[in-house]
Amino acid sequence: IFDINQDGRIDAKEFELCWQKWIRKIVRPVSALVVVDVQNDFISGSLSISNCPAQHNGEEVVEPINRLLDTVEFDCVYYSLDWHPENHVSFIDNVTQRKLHESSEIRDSKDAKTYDTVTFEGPPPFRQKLWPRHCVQNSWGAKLHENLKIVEGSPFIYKGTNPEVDSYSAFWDNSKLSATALSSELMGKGVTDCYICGIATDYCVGATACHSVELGYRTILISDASRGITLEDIEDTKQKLMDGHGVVINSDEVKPMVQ
Ligand code: VGL
Ligand code: ZN
Repeated sequence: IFDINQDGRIDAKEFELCWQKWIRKIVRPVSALVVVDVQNDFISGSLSISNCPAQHNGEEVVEPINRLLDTVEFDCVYYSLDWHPENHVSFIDNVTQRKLHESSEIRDSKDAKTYDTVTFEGPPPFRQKLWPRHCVQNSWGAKLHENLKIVEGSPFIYKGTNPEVDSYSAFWDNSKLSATALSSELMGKGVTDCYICGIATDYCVGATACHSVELGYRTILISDASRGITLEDIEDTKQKLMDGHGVVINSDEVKPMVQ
């Protein structure tokens, strides 16, 4: 890996540089907090999770997240936003504008109802859950909750912007066609530990956490700073994350190492 000098020795300067990088990784974890989709529509708007089976109150994530931001020194903070165009594939209102694939359980798009899953024509064909219109770009519903603390200078990660593909994870869309800026941001900061919270545990928070594990980050889902849609799916999401060696903790257990 190293340049060998003419006298057969490792280039000292290069060694020094590598060593500085390594030692940062070894003794000094670099932490990121990713706040997922704490947006009006999921809290009190068109896709309010209080109307979903788990009947969670999305507003309850705001206080623990703000407390974390006030008390824990994360090296960096990111806010993801579900950010859909009007003609987005996930909206029930738009289902008749696209072709269903012959493998779709629901064959006539006029029969499709909110929260149904259909298979759209590809290529390749893909399954899509149909949601009420939500988080339309620049609308009130797409705004972060007004009481959520925004750490100055923290990047916003916009997802679900392509009308033809949904994006639960803040890293990749559901078909993994394209990545957001998040992974290059984390890589640029040398992040080792990814703390994830927000809405919804069983959808966007879970998908983000799974991709974080896949990318090799030590991944921590902050349970009490997250709320979800279906109790069973929330439990399955946490179990799947733990099976992948992620961890699930409460916010009072979050103690990123400080230098
Ligand atoms: C989400 C459903 C549709 C989420 C986004 O943020 O969990 N859920 N779009
Ligand atoms: Zn969405």
